[in-house]
Parts: sequence; structure tokens; C-alpha cells
Amino acid sequence: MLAKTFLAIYFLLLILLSGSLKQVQKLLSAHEASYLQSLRNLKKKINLLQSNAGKQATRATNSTCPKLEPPVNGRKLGKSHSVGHEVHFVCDPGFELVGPESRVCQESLTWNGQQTACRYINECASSPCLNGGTCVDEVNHFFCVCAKVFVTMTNTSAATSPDTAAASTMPAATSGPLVRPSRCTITQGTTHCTCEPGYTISGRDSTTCTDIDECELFHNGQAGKLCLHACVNTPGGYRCSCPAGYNVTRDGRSCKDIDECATRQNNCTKDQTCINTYGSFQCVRVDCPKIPNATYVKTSPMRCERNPCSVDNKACSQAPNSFSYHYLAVVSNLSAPRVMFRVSAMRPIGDTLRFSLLGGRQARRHFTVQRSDRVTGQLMLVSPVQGPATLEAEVEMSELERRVPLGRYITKVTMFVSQYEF
Ligand SMILES: [Ca+2]
Ligand SMILES: [Ca+2]
Repeated sequence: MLAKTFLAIYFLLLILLSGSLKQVQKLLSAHEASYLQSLRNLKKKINLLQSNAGKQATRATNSTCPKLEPPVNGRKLGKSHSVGHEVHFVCDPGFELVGPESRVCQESLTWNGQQTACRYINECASSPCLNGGTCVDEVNHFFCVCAKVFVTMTNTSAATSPDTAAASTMPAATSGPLVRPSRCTITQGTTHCTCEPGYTISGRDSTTCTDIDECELFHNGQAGKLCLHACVNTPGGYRCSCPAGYNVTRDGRSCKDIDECATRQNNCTKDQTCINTYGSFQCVRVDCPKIPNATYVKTSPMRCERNPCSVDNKACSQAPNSFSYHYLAVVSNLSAPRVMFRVSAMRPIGDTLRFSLLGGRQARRHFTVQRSDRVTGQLMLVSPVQGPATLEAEVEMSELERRVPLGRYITKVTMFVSQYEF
């Protein structure tokens, strides 16, 4: 009986125990799940930490921005390209900064701001030269080339002009040294040197001023040709010169022909006529033509008329009624075609007027004759002529009645072509 009781208790205990065990087992399972979850979280955290640590390590070894080159015509200050560091830029004298003065290396390993450049400062941009002066820009300074009438006068002893032809109408030629000392002032520790007009700073220490050779400077005509003919450099200025036979014009740039005929600067004799030409003059004398069967008489310095013919002298009546002489002065390379001369009949007789060009091959190469209206013919220059040259052409005007010639009038034109195109 007792044994049975014990057995019963034992089973009871077993039952009880088995229930507890199940509970314990449940408890343990829950713990295990929780533990595994924690473990997974831990692993995740460790992985995350490891990955972050790796990244940090990478950054630590390569945490600089790309190398920045200094701007052209400028410098970069600051060598560190690390994150958070700053570099600065300055430009060489005569250049100005375009863009930021400094740039910072950012966390993203890029530089903030835009790329910096140094731009050339054109001091002439503000048109600082007055009175028609031409501004010449140089690095960090400029100078003005004066218009002729504003040439700087220097008070040193006058030098003899190398080109006397030009001296008469020119302002007194400037003279003096080609190099002179500059005027320097020191302001807040900075030396600033200046030169008189017509000179530019030279030398390393800016203590000397050298004459600007305006002739050389404008040789290629960047600002228009300084002189029509020739330029003569002078200390502190320049002047224009002209070839013999010309004077420099009032503006100092151009050349004007001297009228030797009007100013009695010619050596023509009494029976000659003075013809003024560009750059010179000509003494001409009209001699009436010698033609068989006809005689001529001078009715004016530039005209010959046929003496009356005897009734039976047919050859005489067929000779030209008159010869007129005309002299033209033209410049070289005159543009063509152009009308050089007109011949008109005052009171034409007959039913027809005819104009034609006489003269040799030379005349036909350069001239042609056209009718401009019913009673007028014109001598045309058909191609430019390079001087110096003298060309001759003859224009014949014929009067006809039913194709029978009634009269012939010859106009001889002589053209003096100058050497220069002014
Ligand atoms: Ca000069
Ligand atoms: Ca002349």
C-alpha cells in the first residue's frame, strides 16, 4: 500500500516535474531566441562599426582636395590641400583677379567657389588721354601719345632739323635727350615714378624715362597712320616730314604741294608758261605745229589757229582749224575710270559732230574718248597711272555736213603724273 502511495506520489511528482520542465524549456527557448536576436543585433552593430571604421581609415589616408594650379599671371598662396584648409590667390602686377580670392577644401574633397583667373588690366580702357592723344597700354601703366599740335615742347637747345623740307610749317622740333630721369614719389612705402609726356618708364628700378619712338610704335598703323609720308622721331615727340616740293599741312600729318608758279619759286622764262604739278612744276612753251600746206598763228599762249587757206589749196582746208593745249597735274595712281577733260563745240556747224582720240599706243592704253552730250566729248582715263609720268593725248573734234568734213579742231592734253599719291 505504502509502495503504491509512493509510486503515486512519484508519478504525481513526475507529472508536476514534467509540467515544470516544459515551462522551464519554454523559458529557456525564449531566452535563447532573445539571446540570438541580441547576438544578431550585436553582429550588425559590429559590422556597421567595422564598415565605418574602414571608411574612416580610407578617408584618413586620402583626405585632400585635388591639386590647384596657380592662375596664369598670378600666384597661389597656401600649400595644404587638406579638408578645411584654404588657399589664396594673387595676380601679377598689371593683372586683376577674376573669381574668388580664396578657396576652401571641402568635406566632399572638392574646392568651393569658381576657378580663379588673372585678367590683364587695360589702363587705356577708360580713355585716359585727352586732346586726341592716343593711349598706349603697357603692363601696369600706360602713356599717351599726343596729337601733333599738343607735342610736348622741351626747352633745350634747338637741334637742326634733318629734313629741312618739312621744317617751315611744323611746330618747332622738339629736342633733348632720348633718356631722362623719372620723377619718383614715395607714398606709404610705395615708390611711384612718372615721366614727362612722350617718355615711358624704363629700367628695372623705374628711375629712367626713355623717349617713345612714336614712329616705330605706329609703324604698322594700329591707330591710323601717324604721317602721310614720313615720320621723324624726336625726344618727347615726333614730327611728320614730306618730300621735296611739299609742305607739311597745318595738322602736321599730311603733305601739301607747294605752288611754285604762284609763289615765284620757279625758273620759267618769259616765253614759257609755269605749270604747277604735284611735288614740282613744269615750264612749257607752246609752239604752233608745222604742217605742210597750212600755217598757224598763236592766238593765245595755249592756242594756235590756222591762217586762212587760199581757195584752191584743198590740203590746207583739210588741215586742223586749230590746236589747243592743255596741261593737267594729277597725283599718282588716280582712280579710274574718270573724266579728265571735256571738249565742247561752241557754235557747231554742219549736221554731225564727231569726237575721236588721236595719238599713239600709249594714249590708247590710258585714255578713251566718249561723247557726253550732243556737242561735248570727254577724255576718259581708263586705268590708273603710276607716277612719275607724263602722258599725252589728243582729242579731235570734227564737224561734218552729209559726211563731208567741214572743220577739225585738235585739243592736246598733257598730263603730269606725280610720284606720290598726295
Ligand atoms: Ca619720340
Ligand atoms: Ca608744285
